[in-house]
Amino acid sequence: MNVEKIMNNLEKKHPGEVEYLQAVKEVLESIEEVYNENPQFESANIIERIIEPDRIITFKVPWVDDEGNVKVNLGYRVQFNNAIGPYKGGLRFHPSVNLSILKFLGFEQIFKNALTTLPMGGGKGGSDFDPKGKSNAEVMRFCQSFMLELWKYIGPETDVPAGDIGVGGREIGFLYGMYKRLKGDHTGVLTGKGSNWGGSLIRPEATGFGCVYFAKEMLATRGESFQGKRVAISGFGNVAWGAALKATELGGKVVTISGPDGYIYDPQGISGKKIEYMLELRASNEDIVRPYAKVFEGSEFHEGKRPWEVKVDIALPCATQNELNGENAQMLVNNGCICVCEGANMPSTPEAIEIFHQNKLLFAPGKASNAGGVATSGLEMTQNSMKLRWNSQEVDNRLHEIMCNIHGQCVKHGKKQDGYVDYVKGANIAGFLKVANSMLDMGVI
Ligand code: NDP
Ligand code: 2IT
Repeated sequence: MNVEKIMNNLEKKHPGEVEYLQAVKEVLESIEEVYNENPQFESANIIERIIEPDRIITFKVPWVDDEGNVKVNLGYRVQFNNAIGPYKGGLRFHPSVNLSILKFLGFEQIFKNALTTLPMGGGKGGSDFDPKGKSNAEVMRFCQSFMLELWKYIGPETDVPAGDIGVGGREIGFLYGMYKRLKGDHTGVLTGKGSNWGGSLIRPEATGFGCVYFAKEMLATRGESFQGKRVAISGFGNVAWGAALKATELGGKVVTISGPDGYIYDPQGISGKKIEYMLELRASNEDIVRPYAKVFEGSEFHEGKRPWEVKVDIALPCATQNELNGENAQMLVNNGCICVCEGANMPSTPEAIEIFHQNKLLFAPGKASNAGGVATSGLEMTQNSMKLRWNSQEVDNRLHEIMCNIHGQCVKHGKKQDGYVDYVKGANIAGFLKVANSMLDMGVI
C-alpha cells in the first residue's frame, strides 16, 4: 500500500475535505503493515472500496421560524459501509456541519462499530441547523421537516440514526414522532429514544460511562486507578456529563468542563449537584459554561481558553474534533498527565497524538474509547427486536463488558515489543480486519 499515493488521489477527488482526509490518513497509516501482509485485500481493492461511502444523501430542509420567516438548512446522511450490519451512526446538528465532517465521522463509525462486537455498519448524518437560541417549537418544526426527507432512506434493518452534537433526547423524540407518522410503524429505527417508548436505559450515560470504563482498563495496565486523580473534561454536553458522573463515582476529582466560550476550573471538584447543573446549562440552549462560575463559589471561568493548561492526571476530551492540539498536548505532558482518553470523535490532532505516543502516555482514540454510546444503541436495537427491556444493571454490565473487550482488542493488535500499547494502531487494525474480511466474504458488490 502506498499511503501517500492513495491520499494524493483522494485529495484530488475531494479537495478541501480536511477532516475526512485526516481520518482516512490516520487509519491507512496504522493498517499499512497488516494490509501488506494480506495480499487478498489488495486483490479485492479493499482500500478504494472502504474509503468512499456507499452513498451520500443530501437534501434541503425548509422550515418556518416563530416569526413566520421561511428558513432553509442542508440535511445529509452518509451511508458509508454496511458490510457487518445496517448503517448505524448519529445525527449532528451544528452550524459547522459540512460533508467533510460527516464523512470523517461516518468513516470512523465503521471501525468503531466493528469494535463493539455488535452487527452494525457505519453511517453519519446531520445538518448545519443551529439549535442555539431556538424555541422548542422551532426545533420541532425543523426536525419534522428533516425527517420528511430522511425517512425514505432509513429503517430498522437499513440505517439506524441516533444523536450526536446538538441532537439529544428532545430531537430524537421529534424525529421519531415524524418517522412513526410517515411510516406507520413503531420500530427501532432511531436509538436514544425516550425510555417510555423503546429507549434503552443507560443510553444517555453510555458514551461517557464507556469512556471512563476504557480509561479504567488502561490505567489498570499500569497499576493505576481513578482514585484520587485530578481529571480535566472538555465540553459540557451529553458525553462530558456521563464521563463526569462515572469518573467521580470511581473516586476521581473532575476539575474542568468547557464550552465554546471558555472553560470552568473548579478545584473542589465538579460532583453531585454540580453535575446536574451541567444538564441545566445544556438545556438553556445558550452554548456557554460561564454561568457555572457565578453559581458555584470557588470556581473560575477562563474566557476563550481550553482546559488543557490545568494540572491534571487524566484528560477526557469530550467536546468536538481537533480541540486538543500539539501545544495543548505538550502542556498536559509537562504537567504530569498520564492518561488521555477521548470521549469525542477525533478531538486530538495528529501532532497531539504524536506527542502522547512519544511520551508513552496512555492514549485512547475515540473510535475505541467512545464506542460505548453506539454499543448501547446496538443494545437498544436488540431490546427493540426482542420486544423487551433490560434493567439498568443489565445494560451497564453489558456496556462494561463491551468496553473491556474493545480494550483487549486494542492491546492484542497494538502492543509493541517494549510493552507500550499503541491504542490507535490496535483499534484501527482490529476494526479494519473485521470489516475487510467481511467484505471479502461477500465478493465485489
Ligand atoms: P452535545 O451537543 O451534547 O455536546 C457537545 C459539546 O461540545 C458541547 O459542550 C458543545 O458546545 C461543544 N462543542 C461543539 N462544537 C464545538 C466547537 N466547534 N467548539 C467548541 N465546543 C464545541 O454533544 P455530545 O456530548 O453528544 O458530543 C460530544 C462529542 O462526543 C462529539 O465529538 C460527538 O461526536 C462525540 N460522541 C457522541 C456520542 C453520543 O452518544 N452522543 C457517542 C460518541 C461520540 P455547543 O454545542 O454549545 O457548541
Ligand atoms: O459518534 C457516535 O458514536 C455517536 N454519536 C453515537 C451513534 C449511535 O448510533 O448511537
